[in-house]
Amino acid sequence: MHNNTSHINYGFQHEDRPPPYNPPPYTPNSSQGVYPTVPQYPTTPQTHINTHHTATAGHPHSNMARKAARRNQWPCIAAVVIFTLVLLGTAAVLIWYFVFETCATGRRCEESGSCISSWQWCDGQRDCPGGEDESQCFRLFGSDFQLQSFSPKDQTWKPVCSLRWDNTIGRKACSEMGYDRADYVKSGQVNLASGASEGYMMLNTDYPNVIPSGLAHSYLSESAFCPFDSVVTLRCVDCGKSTARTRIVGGDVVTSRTRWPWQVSLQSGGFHMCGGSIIGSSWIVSAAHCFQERPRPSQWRVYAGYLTLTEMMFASGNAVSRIIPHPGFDSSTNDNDIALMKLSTSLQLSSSIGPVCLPNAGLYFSAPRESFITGFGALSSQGPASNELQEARVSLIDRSVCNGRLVYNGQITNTMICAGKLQGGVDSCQGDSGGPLVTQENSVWWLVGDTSWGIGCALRNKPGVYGNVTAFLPWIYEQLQKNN
Ligand code: 4AZ
Repeated sequence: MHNNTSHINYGFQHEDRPPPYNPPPYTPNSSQGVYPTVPQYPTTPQTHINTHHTATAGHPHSNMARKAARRNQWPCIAAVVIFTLVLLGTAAVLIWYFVFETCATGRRCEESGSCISSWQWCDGQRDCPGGEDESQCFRLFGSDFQLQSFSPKDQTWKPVCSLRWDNTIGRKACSEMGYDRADYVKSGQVNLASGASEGYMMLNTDYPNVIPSGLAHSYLSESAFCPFDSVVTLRCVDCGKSTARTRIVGGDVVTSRTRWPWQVSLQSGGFHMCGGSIIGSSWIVSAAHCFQERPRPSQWRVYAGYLTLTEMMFASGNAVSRIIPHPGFDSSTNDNDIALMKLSTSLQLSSSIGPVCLPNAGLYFSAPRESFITGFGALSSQGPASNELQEARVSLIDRSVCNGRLVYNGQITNTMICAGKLQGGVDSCQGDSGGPLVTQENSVWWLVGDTSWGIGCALRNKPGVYGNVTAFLPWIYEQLQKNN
C-alpha cells in the first residue's frame, strides 16, 4: 500500500438467465414460426382415381379396361407415396436438425452436448449428465439479500415467497448456490411493494411434508403473488461485517483486527507474496498472476487474522488444497486476473477472521464511489513489503476515464476496474496483489475488486487496476459449486 500520496462497475447481473450458460433468448411466440412446417399433402390421390372410374363406367369392355386402368394407376400411386415420404422425411430431418443441432429453442449440456429445452432448466429435475441445468437456479439480489429463483416458464428471476420457508430449505438453497452448509446463517423475510415483481416462486403446499430429497427448486412453483407480499432473504455466510467507520484518511496503519477481517497474507517459502480475501470459511479470492510461478497448493500457506508479518512468523498458517486460476487469465494484458484458493481445513470464523460479501445481483458500484484497499504490500515502488497491514481510501474511477489517452489508453477491459486518485499519492503497490478493494452499502462490506496491476505505484494518472469481481461472479459460483 502506498501511503503518500487506479470506474464504473457495470455490475454483474447474472444476466436474465442462470449463468454461466447463456444461450440466445427464448421467445415462446416467435419460436413456433421458425420451425419448418410439414407440407399438407393428401395421402391418396383420390381425384385422380375417381376420374378414371367415372370415365370407364358402363363401357362394354369394362372388365379389361378396368384392369388396364388399375395397372396404369400403380406407377401414379407409387410416385405420390414416394414423393410424400421423401417430403415427410426431409421435414423430419430439418426439424430434428433445427431443434437438436442448432439447439435454437433450448440449451446445450456441457459434457454430453445434448440439447435440453429451455423450460427444463431450473425445473428441479436433472436433465444434463453434469447437472448444470439445475446448477445456478438461485441468486441473491440487492443489498438486503433477497433470494431469487430462476423461472423456467418465463426465463426470468423471481423473488421467493416466505410462506412455509424454513432453515432446512434455506440451507439447501445456500448449498446449491455453492456455499458451505456449515457457513449458513439464517433465512429472513422482507416486504416487497405489492406487484413489485412480475411473478413469484412459492413453496408447494405439501412442503415440508415431502421426502427431503431432491433440489430445493423441485419444491417451488410459479405464483402470481406472495401472501402479505413477504419474500425470502437469505444469509448463506456471515459476511461483510467490520468495525470500520468510513470516515478515515487514506494510507494508514491498521490497528484493529476487526476492521478488515477478510484480509489474508498468502505466503510461499516463508515470504509474503500476495494478499487475498476470505469469502467463505474455506475459500479465498486472490489474483491469478500470484500463482503463475507457484501453481501448486503445497507451495502456499494462508495467514488469517493478523495485523503484522512478524506475528505470522510465529504461526503456521493454513494449508491449501486447491488453487483455481481463471482459465481466461492473460498474463500479457492481465485480463481475467482472479483466482480462487480452497483451504485444506476451514477457518474458525470470528470477529477478526471473517468473509467479505460477494456482490449480489442488482448492486451497481459506480465512480466516484468511496472504497478501501488494504494490504501488506510495498510502501513505495520497488520497496519491501510492509510489516504492518495498511489501508487507504480510494475512489472508483470510470472505465472510460481510465481508458483515456493520458491514463491507460485503452488497456482497461471489462474484467478490470480502476480505483485510486488521478492526482496520484494513494495506491496499492507490489505485494498488495490479490488483496481486497471493498465498499460499504447498507451496513455491509462488499468485494468490488482484487488488486491486479498498475504502472508504478501512486503515480499521477496511473491509478491501481483491480479485477472486476462482479464480472467474475458466474465463474466464482461455478467453482464454489463444483468444489463444494
Ligand atoms: C503489483 O506488482 C502491483 N499500483 C499491484 C498494484 C499496483 C501496481 C503493481 C497498482 O503487484
